[in-house]
Amino acid sequence: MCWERGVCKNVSFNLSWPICFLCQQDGNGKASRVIRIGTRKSQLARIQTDSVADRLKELYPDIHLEIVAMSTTGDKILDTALSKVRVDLVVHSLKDLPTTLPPGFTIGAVLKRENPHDAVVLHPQNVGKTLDSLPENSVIGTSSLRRAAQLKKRFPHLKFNDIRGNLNTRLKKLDEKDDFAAIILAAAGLRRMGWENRISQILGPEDCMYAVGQGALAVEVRARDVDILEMVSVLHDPDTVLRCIAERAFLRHLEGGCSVPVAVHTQVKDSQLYLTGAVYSLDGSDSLKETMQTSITANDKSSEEVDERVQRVGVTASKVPGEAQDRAERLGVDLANLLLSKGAKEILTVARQLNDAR
Ligand code: DPM
Repeated sequence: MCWERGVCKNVSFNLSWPICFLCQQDGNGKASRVIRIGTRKSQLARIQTDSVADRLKELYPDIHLEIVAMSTTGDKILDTALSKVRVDLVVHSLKDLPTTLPPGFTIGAVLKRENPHDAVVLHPQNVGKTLDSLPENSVIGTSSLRRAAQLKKRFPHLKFNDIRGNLNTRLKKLDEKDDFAAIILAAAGLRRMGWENRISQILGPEDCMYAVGQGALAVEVRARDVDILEMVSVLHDPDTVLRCIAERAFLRHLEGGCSVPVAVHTQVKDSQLYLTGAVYSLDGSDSLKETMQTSITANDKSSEEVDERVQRVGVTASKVPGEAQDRAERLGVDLANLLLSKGAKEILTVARQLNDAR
């Protein structure tokens, strides 16, 4: 029973009296509405979805959540999940979401980022080694152009080959065959899978900068679904939102897309947002890297609550000061312009052509 004096105790707001839109209870405690969360079928997707469902359950104990597994793959999940399967929200790894979402959809929450760095997972017979100490011509598995470009330059004694499939498949390919001496995966995904013990080395920014949005979960909703948007908005982590808006603005302005050798590093410190961004040729021999910063203190009190309909690089964050979000976005665009003025477009065009021709 969630009603008291006409206000639902489960939520801090009251949008659709006399029935609470979230727990759908009227004054007599009759409940009906179910919130449907779509998930892909991979173990990582399910774990990520469950963690968001658990957070929502804690925040809104009386809501009824239903998790719907979908066999949609790749980009198709973006619009089909929400429109055809009729779920209310979908949990994604932010780094898999394009910087422009299909019309009608938005990212209603970006959760606190975990370790955004990449990690080395060694073949069991190489335990104790590092990328540095692996023998000449050892084969490292990754299909990320970003990882391969940076690591080829940094560790010229190593070879890089594609490895595909979900995390379970990749770990199996590593352990049960002798094709790879090691593979590179995001530390965040490994931790979520409970495989932290397989991490032999975390790659710092001097070895390998991370992908835009890496390590953060995103909740995709219908942009016009204000009730759901309001509900998930409490999951936003303000620092993560600002970092990811800057990173996504950088990538979008470079016209990067998800499969180009572009890497970032961001930090929030003393109300400053720092963004380092880089582009690489496929073998890493050619690269451009710059850092810029901006203040993210909001001076204007009136900007504290921002218009719910405003989307920045696909993100709606009405509880994060609008001015700080604008500055973060501008930082990304400015850094992209700086790199473009130094020849980033040419590096990325060549990388894209060579990769398409492979
Ligand atoms: C994207 C890339 C990869 C994923 C490209 C990149 C890695 C592909 C590969 C855009 N999405 O990182 O340069 O290694 O062949 C992906 C993972 C996660 C989300 C797995 C991983 C989990 C971590 C997270 C695949 N997407 O990168 O190891 O939430 O950031």
